[in-house]
Amino acid sequence: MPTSAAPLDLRSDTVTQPSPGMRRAIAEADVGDDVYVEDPTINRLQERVAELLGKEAALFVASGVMGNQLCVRTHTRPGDEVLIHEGGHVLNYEGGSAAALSGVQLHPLRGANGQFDPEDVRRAVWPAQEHFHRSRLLCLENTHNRGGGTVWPLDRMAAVVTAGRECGLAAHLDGARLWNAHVASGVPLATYAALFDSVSVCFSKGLGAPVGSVIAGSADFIAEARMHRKKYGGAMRQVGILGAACLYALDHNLDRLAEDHENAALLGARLREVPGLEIPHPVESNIVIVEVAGRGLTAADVVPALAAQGVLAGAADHTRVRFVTHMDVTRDQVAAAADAAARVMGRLGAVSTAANGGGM
Ligand code: TLP
Repeated sequence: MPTSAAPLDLRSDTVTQPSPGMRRAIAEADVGDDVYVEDPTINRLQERVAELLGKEAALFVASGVMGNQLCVRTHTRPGDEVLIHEGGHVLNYEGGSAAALSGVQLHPLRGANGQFDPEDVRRAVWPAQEHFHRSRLLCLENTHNRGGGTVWPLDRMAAVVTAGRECGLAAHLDGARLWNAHVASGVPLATYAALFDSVSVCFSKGLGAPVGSVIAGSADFIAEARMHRKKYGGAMRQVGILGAACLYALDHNLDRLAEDHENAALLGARLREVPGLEIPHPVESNIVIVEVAGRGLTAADVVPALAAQGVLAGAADHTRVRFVTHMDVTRDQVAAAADAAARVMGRLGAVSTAANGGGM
């Protein structure tokens, strides 16, 4: 890739620019004061998402973090415990806000690709006894970000949530990329959502809107979450200018996520050819995580070297690099970035004996 050209930004699907059509929709939005529940565009968006997810009600919120945290706050009391995969976004990337804002303890569960089994849930739930926390909420994520964008199989997800319910747990789904899971698997959004008491979805990831998430659940749940949203400073006024972008995204950018998934598969296949690199999770949506330890490298070695060649990626952890495809990168650009990344990583470091004999 020519280094003089603008870099190809594969750090996240959050980096997209609002398209001209989306900007027009923003400019032309009908708006009103949403604290008076009088913003017609936001009302339309909330109704539409509630219907898509098969829930009674929905609420527009500023971000994915705010959506998840309002749901955690609404489900729990201080001192409660939330069961979540050890790689979950709520546990790793939300600034400790579950502890800070809801006073809850997060109980990490292990398993490949951001998933685990019903037995893991049963084992993690504390008996109702004065020594223990009240196990209250199960939080799943689909697609799973740190799990490499992997998609929960519906039957496994249903079995895990059922085990939680048998132990008295409510269930929340971090569906920041539920759109990707739906497009990748063909499972209707409402079928996933039916398993959960609350669901958060984001418009600012693969759908390409500049801002916006929505949470959905029962009318009572959403009414209470609305009270918490106010306390968190998240009640906004003529916010239909943002809602219009989200409605536009639903109309224009949902089906095309399949292209991002194809491009990620192409990138994963190319990087898999480089000796010593490992793709630890199946590439099922728009995320590719690459383990570079087999070449004796860390993410801190690789990310700047890639940037110098015009490819922006992110560190997923000490030895893992994350690439995310999105609507602002074409197949040809991803192919060129894949070649450049393969070249850069193939030049850096060396294949260690352990990796050679590792049988991967
Ligand atoms: N994820 C971001 C970073 O925070 C890591 C990204 O680049 O992927 N749930 C999931 C599963 C997410 O991936 C994200 C964003 C969120 C929630 C939070 O969304 P925002 O950033 O809108 O608060």
